Amino acid sequence: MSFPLVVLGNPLLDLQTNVDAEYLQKYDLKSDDAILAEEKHLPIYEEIVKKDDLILVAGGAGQNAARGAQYILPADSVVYFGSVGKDVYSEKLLAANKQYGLRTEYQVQESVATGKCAALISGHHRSLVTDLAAANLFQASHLQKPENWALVENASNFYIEGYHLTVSVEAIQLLGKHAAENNKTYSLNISAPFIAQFFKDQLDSVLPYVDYVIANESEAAAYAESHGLAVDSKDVVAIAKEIAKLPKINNKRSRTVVFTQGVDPTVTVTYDAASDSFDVKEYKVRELSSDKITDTNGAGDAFAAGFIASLVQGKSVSEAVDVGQWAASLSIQVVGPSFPFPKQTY
Ligand code: 26A
Repeated sequence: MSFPLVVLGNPLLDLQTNVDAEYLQKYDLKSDDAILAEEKHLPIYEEIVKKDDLILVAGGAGQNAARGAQYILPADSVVYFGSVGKDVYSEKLLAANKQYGLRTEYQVQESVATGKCAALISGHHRSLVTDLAAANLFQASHLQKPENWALVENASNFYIEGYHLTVSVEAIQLLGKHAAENNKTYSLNISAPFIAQFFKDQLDSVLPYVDYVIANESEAAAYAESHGLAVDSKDVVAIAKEIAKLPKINNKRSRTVVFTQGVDPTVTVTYDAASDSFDVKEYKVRELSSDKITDTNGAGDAFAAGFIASLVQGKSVSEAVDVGQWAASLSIQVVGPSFPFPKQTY
């Protein structure tokens, strides 16, 4: 069977709950951020499981985007790779993926638990604290198993969660090389500011493979700062130009950088090496009244889902942005990084 889109990421179960500013402060957390849990954050997981409003919902940035892309595309379009434990958590993730028709090829760890993410909601913000556990043990060799590599070879598009740069740069490079050598589309989401800050070298090592860089405004700013760019860290167009122009391995495709900015316009910058020129565009976000927003957990993944599903369909960048914005507006109206059923169509 041939699935056009392959997605790689960290499969996580989201433990989602509402918190107040005081709770975030107690653990030194920002209201809109995503981090890896440190020792001092571990009590959070014990505390939130006792809360009445706690919900368990399938998460993991790339997995959310993979489910979302499969939601949009025809049956049997998307395959997802990641590493989980052999437990009820991974059973829950598999069940969610099955509901969307997402083909899942987990590497299963015998004695390490499935990863989890405390999704701490305050108003329209979300603070994500992740314990990767089994997700951290993904190996490139899983992709190289003949049955999995056949899925890779049959695919024409790849989407990589930037968070996975903390896990297996080797796996990301393996897919990047394959995509570049075969002129397939290769997209990467920077995922979080800490990736641009603390996993700078890992990020820089894979960017030459990337055709579509997707990120939000805070990741753009973190990139500008960690790379010492001589630009205002709020000037997303200037930052996008720098990234778009970076060296590229597959010269048959130009690089496009897509920056979302919450309710502010989405910006795309494409660099054409032949003419040494940039194509800069801005797209207004679909307006959604505040009372329609359930939570923003997964909004960025939903945007990516719509964007990459559109690439699979051969749509233009501007159409892909619109589908991304549509998908994000759907996802923020339901609980967690999910989509509404019965299915809505674009
Ligand atoms: C390595 N880290 C920190 C992570 C994540 C993550 N997915 C993969 N790796 N931290 C948070 N997430 C996921 O992001 C989604 C929202 O965009 C959460 O599981 C949540 O579903």
